[in-house]
Amino acid sequence: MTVLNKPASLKAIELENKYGAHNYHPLPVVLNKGEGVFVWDVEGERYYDFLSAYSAVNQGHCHPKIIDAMVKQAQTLTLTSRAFYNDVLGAYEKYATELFGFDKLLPMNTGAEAVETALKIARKWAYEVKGIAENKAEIVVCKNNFHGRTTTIVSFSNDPDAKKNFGPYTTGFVKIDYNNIDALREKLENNKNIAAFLVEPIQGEAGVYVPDEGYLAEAKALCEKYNVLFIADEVQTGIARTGRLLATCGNCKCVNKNCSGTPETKPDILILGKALSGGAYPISAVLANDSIMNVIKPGNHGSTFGGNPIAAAVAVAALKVVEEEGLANNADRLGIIFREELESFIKEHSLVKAVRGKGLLNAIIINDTEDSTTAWDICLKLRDNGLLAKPTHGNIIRFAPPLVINETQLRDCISIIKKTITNFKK
Ligand code: IF1
Repeated sequence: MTVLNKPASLKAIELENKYGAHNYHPLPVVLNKGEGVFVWDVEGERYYDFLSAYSAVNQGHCHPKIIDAMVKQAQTLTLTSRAFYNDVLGAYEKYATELFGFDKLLPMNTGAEAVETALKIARKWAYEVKGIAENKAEIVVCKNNFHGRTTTIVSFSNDPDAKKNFGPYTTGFVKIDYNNIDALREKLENNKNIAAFLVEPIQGEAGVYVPDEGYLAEAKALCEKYNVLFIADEVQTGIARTGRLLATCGNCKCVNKNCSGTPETKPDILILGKALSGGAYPISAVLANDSIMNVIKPGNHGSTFGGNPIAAAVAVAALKVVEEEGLANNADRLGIIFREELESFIKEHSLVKAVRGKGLLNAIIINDTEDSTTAWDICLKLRDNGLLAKPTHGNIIRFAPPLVINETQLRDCISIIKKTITNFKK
């Protein structure tokens, strides 16, 4: 059923088209309620949410413990700015640094702000600790990266839609192929001005590209060898999405506080966002040990809302839900079922070329050209069958349900996906 037969939805869409900037092309569905793995449209139709707001709603829509924490704090003290102390920020910073195993946390609001913060810390560390000549620091990034949409971040993007006509661009970035350890080694061996290597443990927007086993560990080892900071952007892969508390937890399955583990992929700088709040509030963070974080002195960096009391209270509640409900193990177990089921299904259905992912961050690659509308058309049919998903680039459909999904619900969604693909007519 197209949205055109739904007058209430149509009205909402018309309002957005008339009064809102056209910086998105949403799937035609208008939502007005979310609970757990489900969302409802304005006509009362229920859908499985298989995007989770790009992995922000890992704990499920409107998780009661997160909402309670938000409401309680909102009725008490919402914002002090960092001009004064407040009684919740320090407790959050202690909890999060112990959980993730770092000395310090710098609180921000959006993922892009946290990425920018990490870049600034890396550059300042390069000049004041590593001893690179001022304004000569370079940061290695990967082609097909997605780290946000500020002008500096798009300066090192190769996505024309995200970059074109936003110049002049920020310099000081060197692009290499993702998942190519020789390319990284070549840069670090031959350039003494490299401050850091910024990488997504899985390239989400590029199409859920999971690197070879060992790539991240080898990258970290090279960074150590050449005194270069290893920066992991876990805005999308973090907070249990890939079956571990962090994608850079490697094979450790612990979600315990005071993590004693130092996985061979542990970053020097960790960037978090999205599900740090369970989708209830914009919260991001940069974590690092003192030898790196202490380059930041009063007046060097900040933000009006960074570390606000609501964010601090919500983040603690959201992280506790991850631990208490075992979301990492659930994502790990159900992700295996999801990929196994679809891998056997696509052997009989040529419309889908491949399935890939880790935990509950997965994608199917549609057997059509990148510029075809097939993936989009399949998502419209998925919507009609009660499941919401959206293509990333071109012919790739990302599947990322809230991590609170149970096996029965997951198998229901697998059936919907199989039925939709089977019955799809171009
Ligand atoms: C959009 C993509 C996903 C991110 C990583 C930083 C950020 C993101 C690895 C910035 C944000 C969002 C942004 C949103 C769509 C979505 C997205 F398609 F853009 F690339 F998830 F894959 N690092 N990703 O994934 O965080 O500033 O948005 O809080 O901009 O369209 P943010």
